[in-house]
Amino acid sequence: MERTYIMVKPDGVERGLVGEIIKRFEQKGYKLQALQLIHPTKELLEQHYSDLSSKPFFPELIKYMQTGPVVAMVWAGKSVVKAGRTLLGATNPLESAPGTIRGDFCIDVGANLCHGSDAVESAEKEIALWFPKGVGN
Ligand code: RTP
Repeated sequence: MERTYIMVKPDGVERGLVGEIIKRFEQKGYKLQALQLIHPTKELLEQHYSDLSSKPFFPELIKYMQTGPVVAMVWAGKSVVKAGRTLLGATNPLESAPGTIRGDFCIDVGANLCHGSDAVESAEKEIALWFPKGVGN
C-alpha cells in the first residue's frame, strides 16, 4: 500500500486547522497510519529540507518551522503521494485552486499550512526520518 508523509506546519496547528486537514484526507478515502505532535529540532528540519539548503529562503523556512509544534502523519492508500499533493494544493497559496487546503485557507508561501511528500521514494525517506521507531503496523 502506497504511503505518504503529511505534516501540518506550525501555522496550521496554531490556527486550529489540524482537524480540517485530517478530515479532507479521511473524506477522500485515505487511512491514517500514524500521527504525532512534534516540536522539531533544527537538525531534524535541516535534514527534512536538505534538498532546499541552497535556496535563499532556507534559513527563514527552518526558523518558521520551529515557531511551534507540527503534526506529523502517515497516510496510506491508492496513489496517495500524488493525490495528497492535489489535496494540499500548489506550494504558493496564491496559485492553489479553491477547494484545496492551501487554496481555501492561506495566502503566504512562507506560511502555507502543510507539507506533503513529492514522490514515493521521498515519502519513505521522510516517514523513516519523522517516525524512526516505525509506524506500528
Ligand atoms: P512542502 O515540501 O512544504 O510540501 O512544499 P513543496 O514541496 O510544495 O515546496 P518546496 O519547493 O519543497 O518548498 C518547501 C517549502 O518552502 C517554503 N518556500 N518558501 N519564500 C519562498 O519563495 C518559498 N518557496 C518555498 C514553503 O513553505 C514550501 O512549502
